[in-house]
Amino acid sequence: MEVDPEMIERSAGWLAEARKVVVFTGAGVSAESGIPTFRDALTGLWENYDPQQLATPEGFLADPKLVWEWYAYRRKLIAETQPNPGHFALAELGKLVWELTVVTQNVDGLHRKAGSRKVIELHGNITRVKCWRGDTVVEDWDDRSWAGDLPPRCKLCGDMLRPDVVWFGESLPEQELAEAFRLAQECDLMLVVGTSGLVQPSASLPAAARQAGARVVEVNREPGEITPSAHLLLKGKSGEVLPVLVNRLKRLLEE
Ligand code: BV8
Repeated sequence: MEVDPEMIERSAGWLAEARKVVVFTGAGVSAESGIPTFRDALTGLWENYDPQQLATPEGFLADPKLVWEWYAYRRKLIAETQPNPGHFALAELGKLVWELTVVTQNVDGLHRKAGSRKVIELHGNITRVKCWRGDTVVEDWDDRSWAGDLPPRCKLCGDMLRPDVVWFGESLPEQELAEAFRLAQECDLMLVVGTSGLVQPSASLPAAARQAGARVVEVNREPGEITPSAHLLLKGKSGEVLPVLVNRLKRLLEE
């Protein structure tokens, strides 16, 4: 897959001029790490379930054990994966530009694992677990801790534990969301990587950046909901496009 060299040249030139950069990512940046994107996480034994049913408070209350086991399955998948060249290129980019923040919809923690320092997780993190009632995050839990049934129980109040992710119908963490929109409106350039742009309110960040005068460059295998807000679309797999883009920037900065 060859990305148009002219598009790489223009994007690298814009990155070289930018002081404040936001990288906004979705499930596509982790696809080459072997993590199924949100919608295709329902393969095999999960194919008869609707993610909108499982990733909701109602779905959890209707069948806490089923939802807990779906997340345990995804947590296990993620524990066996590593960041891919796309994640590493973004960590490298963070060292090349004046100020860079990764704002991610992903719950897999791979940006931090790849070395990105400033990461905002808008939808939480699947490796963290919290109490259903008290909202307190618990560090350790044992899956069969309480009368041998799932989900495990909170040691403080005895209520069910749940994944520390944002479900459909739940509000995003206020501080993180406000910071993400502030950065989008202040940045010179937003790089949008691997998101379908279907999930709100996160998907409004690129349009907010564009309206505030930022340059917007999208990296995706195909055009989508975000593309109308982007000045450029680098069409391809992020694990292949991002290393080419960052290497070109490095050469520009050495000139
Ligand atoms: C909210 C964590 C206020 C969980 C996720 C009715 C009732 C209630 C709410 C709504 C409603 N109607 C609409 C809404 C809003 C709703 C929403 O947006 N629904 C959509 C589906 C219509 N949003 C919410 O509910 C949010 N909260 O609005 O609160 C509120 C409160 C109460 C009542 C009303 C409103 C909460 C949204 C957060 C949901 N949680 N994740 C978990 O992971 O289990 S979202 C989940 O889906 C993921 O985290 C991810 O963010 C999202 C999927 O989006 P993408 O990341 O873009 O991934 P996707 O698979 O879609 O696309 C992959 C892309 O990558 C594609 O473009 C593909 O081409 C590309 N790609 C693939 N491979 C590659 C690649 N690109 C490059 N390289 C590759 N190799």
